[in-house]
Amino acid sequence: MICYIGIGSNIGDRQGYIDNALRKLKEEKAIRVNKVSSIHETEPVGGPAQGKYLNGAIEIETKLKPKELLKKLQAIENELGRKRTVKNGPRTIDLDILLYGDESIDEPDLKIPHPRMREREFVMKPLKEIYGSI
Ligand code: PH2
Ligand code: MG
Ligand code: MG
Repeated sequence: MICYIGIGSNIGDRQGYIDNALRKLKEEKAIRVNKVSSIHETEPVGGPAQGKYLNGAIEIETKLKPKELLKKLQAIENELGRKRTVKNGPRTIDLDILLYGDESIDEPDLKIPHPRMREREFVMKPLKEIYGSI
């Protein structure tokens, strides 16, 4: 399945966290990283006052089921020091499933397509850069 992942960081060595997350994704046998967008600095949207983000998007190919992919992404977030305290608050790394093929999923812990992606420029700009291109 072809999937698109949103990536973001706004604490500490932001590019370093993004590089480490990409390396961990590439190390996963069940995941192939096809494309990585350019990474842009963006103003924080929503949540408490917080620092600027670096954001990008990634195209992967995987045989993992959506929930399995979610678990893998959360494990990588945890390994990179992600703490879940304030909703929409600052984070070392955020890996969000944006699209999973053309599937729609609406469960308490997983909604695909990502419900707020269309109104978020920091998601749509990098996604458009890599979506569907060869
Ligand atoms: N993520 C959020 C909340 N606000 N703002 C920007 N610019 N980039 C993000 O990745 C982001 C955000 C919650 O996931
Ligand atoms: Mg997230
Ligand atoms: Mg997010």
